[in-house]
Amino acid sequence: MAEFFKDIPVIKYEGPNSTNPLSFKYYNPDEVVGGKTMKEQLKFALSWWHTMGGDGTDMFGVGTTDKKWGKTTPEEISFAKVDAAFEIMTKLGIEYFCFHDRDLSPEYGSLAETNEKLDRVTDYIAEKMKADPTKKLLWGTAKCFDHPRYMHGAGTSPSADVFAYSAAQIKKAVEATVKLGGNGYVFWGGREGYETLLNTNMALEQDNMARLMKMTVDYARSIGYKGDFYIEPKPKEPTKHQYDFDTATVLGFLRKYGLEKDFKMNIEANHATLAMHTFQHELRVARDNGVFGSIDANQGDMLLGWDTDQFPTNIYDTTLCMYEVLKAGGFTNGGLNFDAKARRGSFKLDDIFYSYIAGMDTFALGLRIAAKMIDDGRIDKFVEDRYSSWTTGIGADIISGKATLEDLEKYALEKGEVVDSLSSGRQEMLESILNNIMFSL
Ligand code: XLS
Ligand code: NI
Ligand code: NI
Repeated sequence: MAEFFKDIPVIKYEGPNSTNPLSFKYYNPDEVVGGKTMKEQLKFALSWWHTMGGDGTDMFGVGTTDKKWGKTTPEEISFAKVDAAFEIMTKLGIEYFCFHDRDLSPEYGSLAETNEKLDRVTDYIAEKMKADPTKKLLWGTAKCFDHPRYMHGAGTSPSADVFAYSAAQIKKAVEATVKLGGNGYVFWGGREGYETLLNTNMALEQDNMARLMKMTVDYARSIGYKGDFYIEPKPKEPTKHQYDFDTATVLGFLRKYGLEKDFKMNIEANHATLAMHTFQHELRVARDNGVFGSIDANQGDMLLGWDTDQFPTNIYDTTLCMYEVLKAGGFTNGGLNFDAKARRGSFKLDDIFYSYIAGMDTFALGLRIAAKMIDDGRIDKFVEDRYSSWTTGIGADIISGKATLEDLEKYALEKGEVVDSLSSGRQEMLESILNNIMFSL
């Protein structure tokens, strides 16, 4: 089999003092950080769409990188992508991957033919996974947003025929996920949203989306799928109003339709930014509500209002992300998928390696600092002390349910002014403690 990257060696950990750009400075897969190896803590995954297929095309111009992998027909390209992906993963030491059905194998003349061609590619992946059992599927999903039939949505389309078609496509994508041993299946909104209420029955569209999810869960469980389902919140793009705006909105949706037992969140960093939240906020909402699942790791550009999907290089963000992951007890079925692409101007194929090294090292550094934050304890202790009034006296009575509104009135009348019960939030001091922890690694 052809080697696609002859000049790229297996990337090794060389430590922070190395100046070799083809080495890890912070990611040392077998080193134990926070009670597990870095490899287990981070569970990095390659995204098929950006990495194997994304060629730099944008609305102003054609692709800048040739991602045909030396082949011409769609079938050949699909198979070559598998070989190239496995080579990239092996050289980077990445054990997981994730896919959209149509990025593994495109659409052909009919759904039956499309399914059959997809089967051949997933058979080939299964063979390669058998030969190298370190390679695992993090999650699968269906691309129910690019074909014109999905212009008004898939599960939320006004057309019942389109709904049925998307259901058929999702059934097959779930089968592919199960066949490859995946423990995650993602629903990202795609075009599930609307542009104007002048033409939209929002209530019916949301009921239908829930129906599709319920059918998918029932079917997947019936064929033995034990993994998690994820919703990946995103506030806008491509539609103006995406139904899965952010984690809090999705939680309301899941609870309304009784889907909260099967679904968790796939939190994407750049989607959090688009919803005007921090990445950490989205992760905290998920953790606090028991729906922390998996992570799409990228970063946006604060000056641009769209999903730029950049490889993460911001250490503050990865630190606070890994702090939430550690506090959530680490990943179970989920992992950290690089839903990220090299910039259009980074057009050489080997930029794939530089990009992943940058992202993996940034997360490794984030993990190291987050583990230190927890060991250091100053920040956690500050928060604990700040809420200490809830552990005894009136606070404890409120929490236990013992105190009534009348009791609280009596308490307040007796107590008088309570402004002195407050202490400073000390934000600047805490930010400076974080800097101190960061730079005393
Ligand atoms: C798009 C999404 C998409 C999902 C998978 O913004 O991030 O790539 O991760 O459908
Ligand atoms: Ni994503
Ligand atoms: Ni995205």
